[in-house]
Amino acid sequence: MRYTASKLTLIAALLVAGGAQAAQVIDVHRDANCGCCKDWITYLETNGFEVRDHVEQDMSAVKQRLGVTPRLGSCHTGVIDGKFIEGHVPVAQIHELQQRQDLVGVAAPGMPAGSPGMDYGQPAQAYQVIGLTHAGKDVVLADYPAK
Ligand SMILES: [Cu+2]
Repeated sequence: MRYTASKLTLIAALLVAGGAQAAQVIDVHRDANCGCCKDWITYLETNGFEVRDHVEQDMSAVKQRLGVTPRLGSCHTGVIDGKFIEGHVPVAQIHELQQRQDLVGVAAPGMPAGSPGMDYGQPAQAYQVIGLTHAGKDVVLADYPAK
């Protein structure tokens, strides 16, 4: 068998990515009747995350406990490495959250149409993914649709 160098690099990259993702667990807290929350969970699993699903009675108490400020609020709240993931956050910003020590969490406020798990065929809304710093400041991590 002969492999080109670029093919081997690609295979190595896939192995590394797969290995890294296999170990990633996200705890998702959600309301029992939230359909889009389940769709976001499916999106996470499709992208290689392991999800622990927690059905909650009182999501506002959960958000308060996890440090989600009300202005960043959405439906479900995920937790990875002790940091929150509020709402329909794309995988790219979850990875960014994991790499940034200055952030306590990341959010896609509201429930923007066209975000992951919010694909119901409506026109996509513009939305931002916001990081929350330890100092309580919002920082914009991404603008969707990507410009
Ligand atoms: Cu939702």
